[in-house]
This record gives sequence, C-alpha cells and structure tokens, in this order.
Amino acid sequence: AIKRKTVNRRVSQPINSYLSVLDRVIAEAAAAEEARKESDIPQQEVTKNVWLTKDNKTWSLEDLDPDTPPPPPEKSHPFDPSHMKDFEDASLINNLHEAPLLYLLLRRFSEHNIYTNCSDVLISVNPYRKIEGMYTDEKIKEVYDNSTLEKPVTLSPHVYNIANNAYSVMMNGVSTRDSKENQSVIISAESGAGKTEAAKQVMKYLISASRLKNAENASEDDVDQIQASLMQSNVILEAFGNAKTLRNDNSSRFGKYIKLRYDESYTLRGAYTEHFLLEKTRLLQADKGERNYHVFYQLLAGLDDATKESLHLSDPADFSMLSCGETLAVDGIDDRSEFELLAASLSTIGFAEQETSDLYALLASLLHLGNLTFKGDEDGGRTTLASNSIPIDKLSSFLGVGTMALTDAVTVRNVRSGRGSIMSMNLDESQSKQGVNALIKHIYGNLFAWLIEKINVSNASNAHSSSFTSKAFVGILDIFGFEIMKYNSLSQLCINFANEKLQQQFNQQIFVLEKELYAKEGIPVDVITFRDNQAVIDLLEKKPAGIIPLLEEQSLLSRKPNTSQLISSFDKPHDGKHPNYQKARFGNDAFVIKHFAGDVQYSGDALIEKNNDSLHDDLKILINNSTNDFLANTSTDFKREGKSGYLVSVNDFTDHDDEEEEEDGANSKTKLAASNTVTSVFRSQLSKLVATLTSTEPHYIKCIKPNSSKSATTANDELVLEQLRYSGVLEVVRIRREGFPIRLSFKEFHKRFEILCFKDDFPAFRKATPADNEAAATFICEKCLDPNEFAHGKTKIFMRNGIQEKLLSLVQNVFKVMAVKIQARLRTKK
Ligand code: AOV
Ligand code: MG
Repeated sequence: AIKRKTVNRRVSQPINSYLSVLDRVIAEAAAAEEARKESDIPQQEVTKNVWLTKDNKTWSLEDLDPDTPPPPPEKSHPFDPSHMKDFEDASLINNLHEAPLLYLLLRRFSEHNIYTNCSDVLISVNPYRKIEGMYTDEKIKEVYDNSTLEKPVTLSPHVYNIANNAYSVMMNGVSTRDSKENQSVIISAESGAGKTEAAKQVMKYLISASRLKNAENASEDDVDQIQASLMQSNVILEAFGNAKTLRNDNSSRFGKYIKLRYDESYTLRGAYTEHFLLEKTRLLQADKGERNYHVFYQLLAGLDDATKESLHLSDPADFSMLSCGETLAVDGIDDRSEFELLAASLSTIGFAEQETSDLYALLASLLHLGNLTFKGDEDGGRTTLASNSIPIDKLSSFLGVGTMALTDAVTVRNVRSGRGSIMSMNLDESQSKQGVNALIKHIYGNLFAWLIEKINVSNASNAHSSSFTSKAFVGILDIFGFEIMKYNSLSQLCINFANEKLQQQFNQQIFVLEKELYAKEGIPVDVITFRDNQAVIDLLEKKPAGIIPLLEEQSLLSRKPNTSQLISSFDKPHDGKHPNYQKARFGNDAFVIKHFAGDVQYSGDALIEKNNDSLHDDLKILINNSTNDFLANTSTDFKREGKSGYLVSVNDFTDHDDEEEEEDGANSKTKLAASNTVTSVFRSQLSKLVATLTSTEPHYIKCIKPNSSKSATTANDELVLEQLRYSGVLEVVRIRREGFPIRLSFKEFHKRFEILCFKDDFPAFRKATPADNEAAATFICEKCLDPNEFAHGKTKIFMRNGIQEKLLSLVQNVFKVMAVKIQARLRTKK
C-alpha cells in the first residue's frame, strides 16, 4: 500500500472524503494483513467496500457491518483495491471513475510525477516549477534509443514518449493497426495548463530525433537551421499573439497547428503554421490586470528615442489601448530585451530593414488610432475627431490616406439605397468610435495573418534544401480547451464548438483502441457501444436550423440586431425538441447548450455585433486606396474584394452556402459577405483542421492545471476534476465502462477470488483444485456468474460493471461461514 504524500489541498467535500476514506482503508488493510499473518486465513486482497454515490454528494462506507447493503450499482461507483495502487497508466485501474483518477494524478503530482498515461492519452499536470532532469538531451536520447530497440521497454510516461510515438508511427506504422503516415499531436486544455510548453517540448523532441536519426548524414546543418528558424518564428508569434492575462503571464491568444514536414528519409525539412481565432477584442479592451499584445509594450520599451519621436510614441500610459488593463509591466518580463529578440528574429526570418520599420510604424498608427476621440455635433452635423498623441494629418500620412478621407471614412457612412443612389449619413460619436475600433481589429488581424504567411515562407524550406518534396508531417495542435465562464459569448461558442468537434474525433479514436484490445483478447467487439456527440454538433452547425447558421443569417440580415429576436429564432426549432438545447431559465436574451463537458449558458447580447466582423464599406475603400504599400500588402483581404466599392447591399443577400471554399473573390459577392462573419471564417478553418486531423494518426496530450495560483505545492480537487471532465478523459473512462470495464489477468483473478473455489462445498469445506490460474478463473466464473456477466479473453477475465462486487459479496459470505468454522475449530482445539 502506498502512502499519500501531503499536497496542500483545497478541500472539496465528496472527493476529499473519498480520499480520506481511502487513506483509512489503506491503514486498515495493513493492520488486517498483520492480523492475517497470525492466523491461517488464506491471503486476501483488501476487499473493503467504499462507495461514491454518483450524485457526488454523499459517501457511504460499508466497512464495519457486512450486512449493510451497498448502494445500488446504478447510483454508485464502487471501490476497488486497484484504486490504491500507483499505476503509471490510469487505465489499469479497475472500476475507474473520477475519484480514483483524481487520487492517482494528485498523488503523482505531489511526488513530481507530472505525467500519467490513461490508455494512449498522456495527462500532464502543470508542475509550476522546473523539474530537474525532465527535459534534458539525455532524456531525449533515452527515449529515442529505446524506440530503436527491437523490443522497446515501456518507459515512464513523458511528453517525449508521445512525440516519439508520433515520429515512429510516421516512419514505421503500427503493426496492429492500419495507421496513417501523417501524425497529429493534439494538445488541448484550459488557459495556463501548459499546452504551449508541451507543444514546445514535442517540437524539441522531434527536432532532436531527426538529428539523432541522421547523425551520420550531412543534413544536420539543415535541421539546425530549421530549429533556429522555428525558434525565431516562435518569438514573433508570441510577441504578436501572446499577452499577459490573469491566468497566464504569457497566454497564447490564438490557436495554432504547426506541421513539421519531413522528406523521403524522414529528415525534418520545414514547418508550416496555421492559426485560429486570434482574440482581437484584446486590442481595444483588456480586463483589469491584463495587457494588450506583448509587441506594443516591447515596441515602446525598445525603440530608440529618435524613432519613437518620429512615430510620436511615448509611454504605454499615454495610449488607451495599452493602459486600459491598468497593467503596464509584468514581473519577470523584460519588454526591452524581448524587443531586441523580436528585432533579431524579424531580421533572420527575412524582414528587410524597410519592412521592419514599416511594421513598427503600422503598430504605432494602431496605437494612435486607439487614442482618437470623437465629439458629436448636437444638430446632427459632422462628428469631429481629435487625438492627444498625434496630429490627425500626421496619422493620415502614416496610413497613406488623405486627412479628409480618413475623417470622412470614420464619421460618415454612405449607404446605397434600393434604387442604386447613394445616401450619406453622419455617424454619431459612438458609431464613429466603433468604426475606428473595427479598423484597428482588422488591420491587426490581417497583419497577424500576413506575419504567419511570411514565417511560413521562411520555414517552408531552407537554403540547403530548397527543393524537397514533403513526404509526411507531424502536426502539433495547441488549442484552447472547453470554457465555461460566468459570461459566455461568441468566443466561448466558437471554442466550445471546436472542442465538441475535437471530442468527437477523440472518442472515435479511443473507441477504436478499445475495440482493438477486445479483438486482441478474442472477445466480440459489439459489446461496447459508442455514444457520439453528433447531436450537439448538429445542433450547433447543421443547416438550416443550427445555432451557428441561424446566427450567421441574422448577422447578415438584420441592420438593427435584435437579441430577443435572435434567441427566439433559436428557441423555435429547438426548445423542448432538441435534447441538447434549453431555454435560459430567466429572461429571453440567453440560451443553454448541453455540451459533453457540461451545460453552458450563452448570452445572446451583442452576439450578432460580435459576429459581424466586417468593416463597413467606407473603411474598406479607405484602406484599399491607401498609398502605404505595407498596409496595402498586409491587407490583401480587402484587395480581394476589389475597388468597385459597395460590396453587397444586405438586401441582396439571399442564400449562402459557405461550405465550399471561396477561392476567387470576384465570382460571388454574396458569398463574400457571408464568409465575413467570425463564425463562418472559424467554421471553415475548423472544418479544414478537422479534415487534416482525420487524415492523420492522432496522439493526445491533456494538460491539467492543479490550482489557480500558479503554485507548485497546492492542488484544488474541484478545479482538477472539472478539467478532467472538460478534457474528455472521463469519456475514455466511460467508454471503458460500457463494455467489460474490469479486466483481471487469470493470475490476479485467481488470487483475488481463490476462496470462491470453496463455494459449493462449504459444509464439507473441500477445495476444488483446478490445474492453473486460467482453469481456476474459469471454474469460479462458471460457478458464480451468469454467462453474460463476464467474457473469457486470451489472458484475462473481463467483467461487466458491478460484477466484481457480486463476487466480492460472495467472498464475504464465504468468509463469514469460514470464520464461524475457524472459531469452532479453535474452540475445540482449546
Ligand atoms: P497554456 O499554453 O496552456 O496557456 P503555458 O504552456 O503557457 O500554458 O504554461 C503556463 C505556465 O506554466 C508556463 O509559463 C510555465 O511557467 C508553467 N509550465 C507549464 N508547463 C510546464 C512544465 N512542463 N514544466 C514547468 N513549468 C511549466 V494559454 O496559452 O494561457 O491557454 O492561452
Ligand atoms: Mg499557450
């Protein structure tokens, strides 16, 4: 029996009492074993029954009085002796449910074993500290060398094993499975759990493995170059895409999928990054304690005085975009030295000097745009704009547009009337401000996409191997996990939708693995059923009545977004009809989706506005006509729409089918409008991603945050449990429970239930003596169980849920009879 080391735990009632009960059982087991040694009772594993009821609130301990009936199986999770063992693979635990899984993970965390397997899935608990020897070259070599052996041994769980699995399967396939050549390492978790760190380690391993594999080749130079290039691109990506948040000082505010590409001889030759859902609202508003993207602070800290002066830059406090989170500096982050790294990286990635200074100037312009203030005219005349950081004409010249053009574009809207004539409409203060905000978001969003393209060109291949054909790739997905916030809006809807899609893939994969195990043991595989989350995916995306298509339709149709109208368009087809949909309990401006990980109430407030990511036409034209080549270059999106001006009157909009990819911007105006909503862009990205993932062999890493205080010594049960649920790991557990969740080797089975060999012969007290473990196990099963309660595999006995308890209660009965007999015998001896 193992002792639980002390982690300073946040108490949560049910789990904590389960754990203390387990502690007690461990102690009692030790005492019982001592006592047993002194009598002639056959050795028996601990069979104390601890029950966790499924409502997770009450616990009952059926330990002292064997006559107390246990709670019915459908209402409880029973205890199993394996709950107390220290497994490196949680799937070896019998009767696995959330409490023993939590117990195992936290016990390992307290011993600095942050990695635990659960079948093929790696669970990683953020240690919030450097663990000595964890990510060394020696460790890499150990994992790599082991994989080259004819019979590799099972190594302790580690992120490098997962990376190595991906690499090996790519090269060799898996003998038992029809595996795919391209691989994906899928890392998903909540913010601050360690996804990006894990992704970096996977990348580090893959780079080293390629080097180790080709140690004798001359191509090592290339690998070095790719490594340097990847590190530099990472600096750029993090500067522009990461920010300090309350949960993580270096939080990635976008999802990414990096493909490492290999040539014919499986040498690493290049990389390609795709990105998803950059959080653009952060540009304009950060919560208290959070910052805007790192790059702005780096710029102000690192530019020389002359350049700063020419760009009218000063202190972060002078810019509303940077000061709104009331956090200008972050402990442990030196913006100035980060700026130097950024500048160096930009130059090695291939930015010309002019390009770099254009880039800085554009960033400065965004800060100045953010400082624009507006004063409306009380008589409905023109709104005027002003800035406290730069003269308007200067700002216009930075942007390559006329001063009048800028002022007009922000304060006036031209609307095409039904008959084709154009009407000008003055915008009020807040409409003008909204326009500028949309402009900032668009320019930055496009700039980010453009940067990634630039990086991709640089990472596509290098000088030595400019003409390689990509044979296969390993993709690394670092993406936001499931989110339930107090206030859930469009971001959560997109994120949770993505997680439903990923979860579906995950389930399918785990299901496949489970089926393989059954097949290997010669057990018919149709005993496990597969619960799909297709219903909730359909609810979200299926046309015509899916939530997202409905939202897109409303986003395009309604000039004046109306929340209650939107919500009733959801309620009408789904309320009371779809099992995953619920009306909000109060009010009519929200709705509830029952996701696999839990129920989420989404606010309908401003959903349409948030989804309408497009600039109004006048601002598009403004940018189209800019003489700033850099701005024009980074805004190819706008260019695609042509200079013809008014794109599409919303009234022209009839039907849209954005499933097809929009390649040629000129051929359909309607499609362009439809594909301009946040959800439609994301949906199309996501379906591409899912297609890519489906075509690859997946490897999963689920990161877990042990506490919310970045502490290396505390664990919060509730928080961890929630993440286990969101991560889908408990679905693995569920899939296991559906069929024959309890598997005991013949030997283990024999040992645990040996006493049942006496079963039918109590009065005579004669023991049946089967030939070996398998025969004994078979004998016991056939005597004590119904044929559909167990399956006889090649090496194991498989049992249905609850059947082990049936055997255990038989054991208790035998013991009771035996105890009476022993006492009687002892009495006669005396
Ligand atoms: P995330 O990527 O999952 O959050 P990170 O990978 O940025 O989380 O990890 C957050 C912080 O946790 C890091 O800055 C480290 O301090 C620490 N950390 C994570 N993994 C390890 C590890 N294996 N060893 C040591 N420290 C670690 V976000 O991007 O916010 O969703 O949006
Ligand atoms: Mg991250």
